Amino acid sequence: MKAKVQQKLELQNGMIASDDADFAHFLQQLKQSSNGNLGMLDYIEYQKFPIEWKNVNDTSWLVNYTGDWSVVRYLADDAATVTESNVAGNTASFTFDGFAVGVFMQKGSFDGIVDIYLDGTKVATVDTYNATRLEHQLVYQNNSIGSGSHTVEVHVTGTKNASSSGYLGILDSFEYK
Ligand SMILES: [Ca+2]
Repeated sequence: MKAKVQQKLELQNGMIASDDADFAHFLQQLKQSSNGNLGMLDYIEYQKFPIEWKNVNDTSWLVNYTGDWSVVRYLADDAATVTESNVAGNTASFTFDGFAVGVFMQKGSFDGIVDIYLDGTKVATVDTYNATRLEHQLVYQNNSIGSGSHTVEVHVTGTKNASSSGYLGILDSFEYK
């Protein structure tokens, strides 16, 4: 979630005053970077992004799936669900406003290799095979993608580790801030 905030600049004896601590801090930085010359500005509109990680579960309506996926319950995963597919080309995508994102998946003995895309570009290939099941594994995280609207996608590839018995991509949740 983001909030657009419009604040009137108040200059009191050369000092910047605001009830909003984040906005006051932002203005102080702006003032320093402009050598204190803020006289030409009247209003500033800026966006506040969440500082804490926000979690979006695999079953959220914010997650869009292509192809057939199945919801499966595992108590140890986020919200006790995962959504899985083993069909090459199937995707799970999530669009958010923020500057950082993470992808949580389950690993296990039937799990395959997935690709992670960010804003349409492949940014990671993840082998989700593990001899024993591991819930809620952070398989991708990027903390410096620049503020704005972004889309992260998980692509089932139909490929796998030689040791794996299957091709599943098992999505647990996304996080963003
Ligand atoms: Ca989940």
